[in-house]
Amino acid sequence: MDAYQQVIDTLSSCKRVLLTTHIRPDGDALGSTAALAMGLKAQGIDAEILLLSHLPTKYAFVYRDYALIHHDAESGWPAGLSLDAFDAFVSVDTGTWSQLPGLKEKVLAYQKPRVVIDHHLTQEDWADVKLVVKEASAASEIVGELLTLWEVKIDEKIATALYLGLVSDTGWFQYSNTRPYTLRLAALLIEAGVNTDRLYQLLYQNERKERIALQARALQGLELLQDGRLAVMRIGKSDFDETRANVPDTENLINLPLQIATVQVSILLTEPRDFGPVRVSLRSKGQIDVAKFAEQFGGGGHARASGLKVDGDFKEAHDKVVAAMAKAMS
Ligand SMILES: [Mn+2]
Repeated sequence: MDAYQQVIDTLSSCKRVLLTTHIRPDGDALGSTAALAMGLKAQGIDAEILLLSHLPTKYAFVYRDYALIHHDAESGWPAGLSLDAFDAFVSVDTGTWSQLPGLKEKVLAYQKPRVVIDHHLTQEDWADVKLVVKEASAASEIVGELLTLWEVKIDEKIATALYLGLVSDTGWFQYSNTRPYTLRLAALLIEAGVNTDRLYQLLYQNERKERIALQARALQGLELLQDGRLAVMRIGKSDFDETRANVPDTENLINLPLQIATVQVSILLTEPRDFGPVRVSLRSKGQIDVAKFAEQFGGGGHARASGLKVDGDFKEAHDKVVAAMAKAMS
């Protein structure tokens, strides 16, 4: 049976559904879960969202404007929240346990339907129903299609949440993952009432000065290797302290070195502020598959955008990843 219809059939028989998405949710993670929650409500199904990180301020409007219920598990499992109180568990925009810290044991023990709606290449085989569309630019694209097939009216609120997801994952329709369907859906969403000007200002003209200061520091330390094909940036603890920036302020920084003509791959290494692994983000213009590269370190993602984590000392982790990429590119 068609995977879309399988999801519709599974969710149709539910009274109450718990949605979740990956840790450090981006605009697509939040937009797609928000749109699905509203779509479920339109079908008379209660939906709540479990977030594994605090709701990012920049995107908070997409939950708050529409009074969506979310539970915050960043500092521990929310008191009183039980999976068993829900008739289905849906993970949107990820199907990978490493992106769902703290959930594996609970979800594997859960006796009711587990659904994954995702567009990432890297998948693990645990869901009962999987709707994975790798050509989709964003999970929001898949949710948009799902709600349309389910005959949910795409009102201005749902359209705004979906549009947020599309523009977040396509860099406002600039990246190569933008396909004709993405733009057709975007056109329908604008017709449904999305205020694109407001959204553009919220996303791109709404930065904290601390974030720009962090970007300036990271760019000052930019190193070009492999005849200028490999760009490496690092953000250390002291960079956060001295600019008063936070981890979410690193978002999109990874893309800046791609402006340089010779650069094929951009790597950003972020030292943990307190404890935890070194975070490594990777971007590629297409010559190198950075999802495959990340897999050798237990990470994953897309061919042109991926991430991984390395335990231990910042310098050692840095040298290990940079040496491996230099080798892959030589
Ligand atoms: Mn996504």
